[in-house]
Amino acid sequence: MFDEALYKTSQVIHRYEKNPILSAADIPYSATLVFNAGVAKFAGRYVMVFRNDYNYTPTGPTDFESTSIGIATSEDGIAWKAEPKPIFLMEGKEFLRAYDPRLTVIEGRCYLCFALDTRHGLRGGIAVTDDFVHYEILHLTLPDNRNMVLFPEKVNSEYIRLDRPFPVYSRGGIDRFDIWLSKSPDLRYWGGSELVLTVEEVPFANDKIGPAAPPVKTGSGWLTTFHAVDIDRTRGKNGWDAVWQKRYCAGIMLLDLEDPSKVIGISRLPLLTPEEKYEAAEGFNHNVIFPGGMILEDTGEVKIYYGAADTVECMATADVDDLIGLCLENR
Ligand code: BMA
Repeated sequence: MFDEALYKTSQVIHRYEKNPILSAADIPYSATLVFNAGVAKFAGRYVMVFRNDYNYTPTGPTDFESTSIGIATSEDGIAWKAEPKPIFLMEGKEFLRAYDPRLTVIEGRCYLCFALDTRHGLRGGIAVTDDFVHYEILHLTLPDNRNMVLFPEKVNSEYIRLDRPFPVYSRGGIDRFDIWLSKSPDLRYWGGSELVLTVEEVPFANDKIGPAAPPVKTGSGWLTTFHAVDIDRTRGKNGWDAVWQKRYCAGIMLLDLEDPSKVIGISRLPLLTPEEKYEAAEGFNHNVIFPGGMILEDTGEVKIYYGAADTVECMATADVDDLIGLCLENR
């Protein structure tokens, strides 16, 4: 197994002292687990779209266990107020649930990536909205793909996204999943896919990796978090299920500004690992950190929003230059 000493949150990270910033108690409709949110600055305020699993308790489903996507807004990115109702993205017999939403503002419009469980596979979706009331679905991937995130601007005249397909059959029947990149002329048709980062290249993952929050542009490159999973078969009950053997940490890397399929720097150590009670010892799945939002403020402060223990939404901050430094220090 891995050296446990590796699993420490980087010193450049400051967790918000009043974490969590959003949890089920803040939601004015049925809510149990409020987590894995996407965040953007849009139309003069901060907007958060979050995943809400409800009708579920530590002893199992209370009714029809389900998932909705909720919205919250904020003036400062710290204090959040949930809207009265969740949004409905997809309806139809084939669709089971949409979850893990991510937000990217491109050319003044707000794009929402989401994971979609269907009766015939896991698909990634892209929708666009201008008001968080009306949504147009632009694209659904082939199965199996999820954790998609859009870049906030075109690169060489093309829209760019990071993908995380699930090639189970060709990777030995186990989770050995990597980060890919695809391109599009119009956000509807995607292709030109290239491999960006493999699970073997991440010293703190032995299971799978995937994109986390959408990348932000810096003078040194596209700065982006990713999630990294290690699994230890000796782990037992860590949360509500009888067995939970995974740990989710966050990593950080820099992609080339002109060719974002190229990793130009990556921290060999995790950026954020589960340590606080609300990340490591409480809730549905202990030991899960899953970033979904990253805002670069004009001051150089980076706000990182992350789901903790698949149960609550939290925030941490860091200085952008420190994050870039982590990515470049081992070159
Ligand atoms: C992944 C997704 C995420 C979740 C994570 C940890 O496969 O389902 O939504 O946060 O597992 O349970």
